[in-house]
Amino acid sequence: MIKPDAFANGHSGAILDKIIKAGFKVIALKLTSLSASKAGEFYAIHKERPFFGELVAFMSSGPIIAAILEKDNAVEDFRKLIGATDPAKADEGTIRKLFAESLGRNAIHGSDSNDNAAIESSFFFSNLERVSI
Ligand code: 3AN
Repeated sequence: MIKPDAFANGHSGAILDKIIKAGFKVIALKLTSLSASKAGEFYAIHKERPFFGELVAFMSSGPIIAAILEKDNAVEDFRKLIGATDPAKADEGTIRKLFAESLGRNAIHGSDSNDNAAIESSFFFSNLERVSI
């Protein structure tokens, strides 16, 4: 998911370009926005964390781009491509190093496991919205 900071700063095209050039196949793609309630649902796993309120407010503050991506070893390779959660700690050339503003406004989300990727894909997309070839 391209987050509201990266969308608002005009980085969506450059980010999608990096993702595609890194070998990910786009299976589904959507420009949308999350209500606070939907953002809270997406990040429910963090609801006890002190930054949850800030995270929900930010994620519902503007448009986001959701995508389903396919690749061998996708979860690990995507997390390498996006870099550390805190852009100050992200490696050179990673999406967060290049485009993120801060730990809270960090440009992009990537699923942390295959199981969560399936759950998060279904959060945004029906089967009709996914390419099948
Ligand atoms: P990642 O997105 O790298 O998997 P998580 O799952 O630890 O990182 O955190 C989920 C999201 O919560 C992050 N993308 C970030 O936007 C936000 N976040 C994490 N830690 C903080 C924090 N200390 N303060 C504000 N936001 C945070």
